[in-house]
Amino acid sequence: MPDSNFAERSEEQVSGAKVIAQALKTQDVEYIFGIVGIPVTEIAIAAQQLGIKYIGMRNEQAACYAASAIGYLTGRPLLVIGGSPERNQETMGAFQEFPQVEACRLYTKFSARPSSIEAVPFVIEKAVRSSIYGRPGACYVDIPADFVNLQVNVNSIKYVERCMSPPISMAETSAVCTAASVIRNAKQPLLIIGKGAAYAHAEESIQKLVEQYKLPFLPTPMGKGVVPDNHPYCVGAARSRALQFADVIVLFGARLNWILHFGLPPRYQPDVKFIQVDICAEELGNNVKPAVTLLGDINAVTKQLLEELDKTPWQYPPESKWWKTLREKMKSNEAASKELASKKSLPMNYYTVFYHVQEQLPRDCFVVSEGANTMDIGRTVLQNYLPRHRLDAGTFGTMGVGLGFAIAAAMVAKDRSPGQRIICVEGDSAFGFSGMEVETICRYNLPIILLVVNNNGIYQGFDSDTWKEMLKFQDAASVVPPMCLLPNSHYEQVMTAFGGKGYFVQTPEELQKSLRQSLADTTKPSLINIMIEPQATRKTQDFHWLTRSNM
Ligand SMILES: Cc1ncc(C[n+]2csc(CCOP(=O)(O)OP(=O)(O)O)c2C)c(N)n1
Ligand SMILES: [Mg+2]
Repeated sequence: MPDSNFAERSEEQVSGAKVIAQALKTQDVEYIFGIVGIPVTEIAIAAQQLGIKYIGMRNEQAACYAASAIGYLTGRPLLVIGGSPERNQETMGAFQEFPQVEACRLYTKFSARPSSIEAVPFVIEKAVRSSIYGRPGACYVDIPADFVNLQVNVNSIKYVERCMSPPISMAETSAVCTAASVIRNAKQPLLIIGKGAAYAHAEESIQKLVEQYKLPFLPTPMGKGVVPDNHPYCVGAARSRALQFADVIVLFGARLNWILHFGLPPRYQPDVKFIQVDICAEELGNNVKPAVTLLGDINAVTKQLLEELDKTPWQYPPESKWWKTLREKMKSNEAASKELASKKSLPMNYYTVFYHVQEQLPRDCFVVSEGANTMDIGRTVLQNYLPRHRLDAGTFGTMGVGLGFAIAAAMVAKDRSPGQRIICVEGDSAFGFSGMEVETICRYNLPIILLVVNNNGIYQGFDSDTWKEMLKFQDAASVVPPMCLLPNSHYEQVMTAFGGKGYFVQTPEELQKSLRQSLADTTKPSLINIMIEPQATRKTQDFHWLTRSNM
């Protein structure tokens, strides 16, 4: 009997699609975002049969944005899987033939095509491991079309075990000592909390550092929430002042790129001492020579710093001139925003809109955002209280990410903390990039509330009267300013088209009411189209960021 059993097992065949799905499952892949076509459909079905959730998107770009957000939120990979022609048609001009592996090499940490179906589990394990070890990043695996329907003997396939979580690396002890002494001797210290700190789950240790030593901190856009925005030591409202006059800055997983003005004067003191805490060696020393570099896992390194600082009783004096300067600046900036927010004139301005949204924002919600003014002003008003609960267009400023990010956050929320809501704040232009994903949101009935802040354009637009006047003269393509979009577009109808709730609002009262209703209705997604003054702008900046223009 045992012999015949063995014979039966050894003859059992399995499809390539199932092997691919099982290899993904073994690596703990929980979600696949994609669009199917022949022959990829079989992989998606096989994945679903193994309990992997498959979310069909309307555009691959949005699918990639969603998958990247899953990587950030769960710490597991962003793996891009693409199809390529059958191996025996390669070089013949096969359907969708293209050098994908080579093309992806520039943009990924690892890009490969398995040489056989037997090699698939090995390549997938390596891709997953590469994507999460060191600084995380996307990896690409190319699957020739003929692999999918290939039948192979089950015994010929060996699945590689789930790759281990990344090993935790610590900084050099001597560097930790130096860093602690630089911090202790700082006259005007500042901590900058970046996305790397959020990714490293360093919230507890960083909050302890902030509170124990009474240090002012500033979050980067996606570092918001690692320590709550309403924490008394958050100096977000005095960002420019804090950057300009700090003499010691500790960077926790924050890069000195354009978002932080490259760490250079006039935004910083020429002799400011940077202490860089980062997982990525290649990041250390970019643009500025740091006083100390702490290479390692941000959470582990922060704990090392805490331990070192703990050796000598010390705290940064809360009555220092630095704290006083920062508090005064925060007060005056907050007053200026409040004044703009309290303006009763219609159409509303950005600050009024965000002020009313902030009032109703659930404490544990995810805030997703994209746009120019919409995202930049929204970031200053909308508060984050929890780590990894803000997703925005980030360093690349890529428009179109919002709906994919919101869909990913909604999947994670549904599975891990039901009841949690996703507030997705979109500029009207930004919304257009992936607008058809509203159908995806409705298809899976995701707990998302979309807010479209509508100024009829990119940065600014025209009202409908000016629009009509303009079109009297010439052909639209010759006269319509490049930033203008159609005035008063009813974006809420995109949502109602698929069965969700849509609101068109023009006043603070309408905004309050529609948001209250949207939050109360847990059965359907909604979209609130908020009309604002087409020429509304942000308040004047001490330093231009990307807001500089000759127009
Ligand atoms: C993929 C991509 N294309 C184009 C741009 C250029 N861009 C920057 S912001 C923006 C849209 C800003 O308008 P909107 O979303 O309406 O926000 P607003 O500033 O009007 O509030 C565009 C198109 C970009 N950042 N990314
Ligand atoms: Mg706009």
